[in-house]
Amino acid sequence: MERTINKFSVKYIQILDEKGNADKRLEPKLKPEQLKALYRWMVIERAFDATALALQREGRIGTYAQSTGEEATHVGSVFATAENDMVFPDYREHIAFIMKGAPIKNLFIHWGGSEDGMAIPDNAHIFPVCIPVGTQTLHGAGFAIANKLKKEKTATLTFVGDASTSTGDFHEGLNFAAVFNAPAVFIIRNNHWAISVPRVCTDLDWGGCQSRAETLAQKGIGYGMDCIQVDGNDVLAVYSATKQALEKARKGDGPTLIECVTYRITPHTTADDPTRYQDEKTLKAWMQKEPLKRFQLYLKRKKLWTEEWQRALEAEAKKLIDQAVKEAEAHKPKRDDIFSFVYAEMTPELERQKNG
Ligand SMILES: Cc1ncc(C[n+]2csc(CCOP(=O)(O)OP(=O)(O)O)c2C)c(N)n1
Ligand SMILES: [Mg+2]
Repeated sequence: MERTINKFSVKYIQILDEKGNADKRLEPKLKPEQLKALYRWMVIERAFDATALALQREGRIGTYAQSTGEEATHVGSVFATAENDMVFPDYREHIAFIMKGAPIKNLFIHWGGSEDGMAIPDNAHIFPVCIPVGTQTLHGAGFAIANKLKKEKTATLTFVGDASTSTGDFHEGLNFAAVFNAPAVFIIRNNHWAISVPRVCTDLDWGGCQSRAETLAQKGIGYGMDCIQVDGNDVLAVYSATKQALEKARKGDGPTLIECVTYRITPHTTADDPTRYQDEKTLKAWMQKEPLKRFQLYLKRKKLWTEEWQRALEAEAKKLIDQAVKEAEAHKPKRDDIFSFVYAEMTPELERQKNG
């Protein structure tokens, strides 16, 4: 006997096309101020990125991971969180810190090499930058399970890159989140690259790519978790999918995996040279799909965008960021900081090193 036990499918959502036209049936009901706030955060993220890159080039901060081109994924999802929802970032979602209320200076202190930049005030609901890829999946799942046990009506939002989806931690985290029906939402920032490893396989005989799976979203199906793929350069699609997933999570209806399809139009970090492995034509094609332009066109059509407002936003972003740079450069890190923020309580080994 042979029969099909089940068939699975993965839904894809795009609300705004590249010309900024919206699919009216899917358009979220956001007020004009909320739409403008989404755009403002994206402008701030882009300005932050430009300043951080310039500081790195001047030797004023260390290696830096740019986020230009991925703003819709970061801003759309974090904008959907409630104040007390906890965000678990990796290392490219700089704006998530700012949106959740962390002082901007902390980011410059961190990327300048001081651990205490990640000593974030408790009222900013975000965990520190997570460099070991995929491990934050466990933190996000575990925190969500704890929220559930404590009967708190808050959810977690965890970001992972496409490479994280190949780590054991990612799969363990997803399984735990599903088994415990945890109020957790996981965002895969599929920017098509893991340093020089492409997301999609071209050489089908021998590795050299991240995954043979057609989508990364479908990995959730293996754990009995709802999953969806969205256009990660469409801030409205990212917002809508995340909002629905977070509401579902808070209602006790379990976790969701959202794959946001975007593209890394910058080098992996300032230490990388993508011209050695990236195809220029593909890069240029993706640049046309970048998220700010299409949202600007959408807002313009709604009479919510003017050149004057753009200039005011850029001036505001510059002021905020320049002030943060000043504060970060006036900050004097203490020697013990490199030991103090590794764990909540210092281990005997760290204590020995600190006193050594
Ligand atoms: C556990 C672990 N293995 C290897 C690395 C080295 N590493 C740093 S970034 C990176 C690629 C990550 O790619 P992706 O998750 O797609 O995120 P992206 O950098 O594209 O945003 C790797 C392998 C690491 N940081 N952590
Ligand atoms: Mg990637």
